[in-house]
Amino acid sequence: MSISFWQSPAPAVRKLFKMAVGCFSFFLLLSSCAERAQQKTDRPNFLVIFTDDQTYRAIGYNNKLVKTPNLDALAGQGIIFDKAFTASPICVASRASILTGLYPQKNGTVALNTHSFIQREVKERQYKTLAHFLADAGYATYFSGKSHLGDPRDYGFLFGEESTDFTDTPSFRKVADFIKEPGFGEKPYLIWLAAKQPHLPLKPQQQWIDLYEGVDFPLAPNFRESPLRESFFNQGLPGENLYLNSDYTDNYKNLSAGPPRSPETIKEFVKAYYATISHLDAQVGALIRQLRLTGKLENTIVIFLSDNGYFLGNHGLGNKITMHEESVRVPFFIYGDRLKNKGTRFEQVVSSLDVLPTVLDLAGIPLPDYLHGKSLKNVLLSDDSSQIHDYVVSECTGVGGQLGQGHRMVRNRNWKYILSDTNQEALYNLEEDPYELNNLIGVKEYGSLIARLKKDLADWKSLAGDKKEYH
Ligand SMILES: [Ca+2]
Repeated sequence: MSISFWQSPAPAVRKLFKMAVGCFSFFLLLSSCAERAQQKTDRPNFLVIFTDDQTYRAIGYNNKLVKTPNLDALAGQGIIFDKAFTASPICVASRASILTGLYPQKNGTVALNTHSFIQREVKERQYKTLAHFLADAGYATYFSGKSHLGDPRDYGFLFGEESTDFTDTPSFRKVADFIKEPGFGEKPYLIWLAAKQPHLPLKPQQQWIDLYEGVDFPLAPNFRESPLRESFFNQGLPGENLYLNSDYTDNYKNLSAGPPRSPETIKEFVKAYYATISHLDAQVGALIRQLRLTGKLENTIVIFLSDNGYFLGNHGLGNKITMHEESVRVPFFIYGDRLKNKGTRFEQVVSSLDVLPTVLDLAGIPLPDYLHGKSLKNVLLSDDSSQIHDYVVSECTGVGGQLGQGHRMVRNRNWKYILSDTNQEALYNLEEDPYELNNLIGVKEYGSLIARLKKDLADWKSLAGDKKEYH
């Protein structure tokens, strides 16, 4: 018959053993707590600066005429994603897609349908938002600025509120106050600062206009006074252009509505637009300096991007919505003390849908398998500069009131294929034709390329649930 140790007749030995086990368990507990604390303090903070209607050429590092020294300095110490495309070039659909990590027709919020977002993501909790994921993981999630999706506290932000001032002054002030609060930084944080600038109406203060006095802005090679009538220049229903116009600069100059817009009119508009961006740049600079003084910037990943681009008379258009570069391509960079490859440009295409998986990945949160974007973590934290996507897609559908109605494009490093709801098509070679002046769709030698891009778009249709019938 075997006798277990606990049946040992020597109580002193048993007591000693119990003490040893107790000490060991306590040591394990301490180690585990220390490890968890270490993991927690290691989790990065996030500051997302999300601008409104800022086209990719309207930032200093892409265009020396634009005065953005603070953003240029941050981007220069970070990684610039040079070919970044919004999932949808319109405010509400873009915001909903970034926050859910899904293309608009998949998450159901297209065009300007705020009601759909509130129904699906607030009431029905169809998909968790980026803010939900981080809040559930113990982050302090803070929102300030333009929501356009209802009350941000209803979709995962624990603190903050919407501000609708077009100068963004209250939005930045509220973030500054949040940073000053006792206990700030005890938990990791996500600050989502959704600026309204440079969205119309433009209200540049004189000091920012003064920066551009005497500058003769060159007209873009694709400037026109009025748009062409092809379907993929439509910004609403087939055959209907909206092209929001420059009379929205109500606080600056009473510029005449358009189109047609004269070169003089568009130059004045460009001045007001850039001046507004310079104001935003100064606000960002002040915020970064404040964070640096708290000592929290070192462990903060700063993500800067715009929800969509904007036409500055390019192709005769204002507004956005179409699939042209000015509309779908956005400034996007990521800054952080821990990043590798600082000061470089990543030349492969990326999507605004990559923001959510990148943030989750950096925060150590498992990625759900339904996401449409991909994590950029390897690009940020290693020397890996390999391709993330074979192609990205953008869609602007539902503007005319029906799902599927509108435009979609597939974009790879050099090529773009556009399909409109009236089955008009365009093919552009962006390397040789960055202003998209030469539609190659009918050129025979590109037949196999077009077939491949159409196949990519058809694959995306299956993935994202595009309601359009392809022919
Ligand atoms: Ca916008």
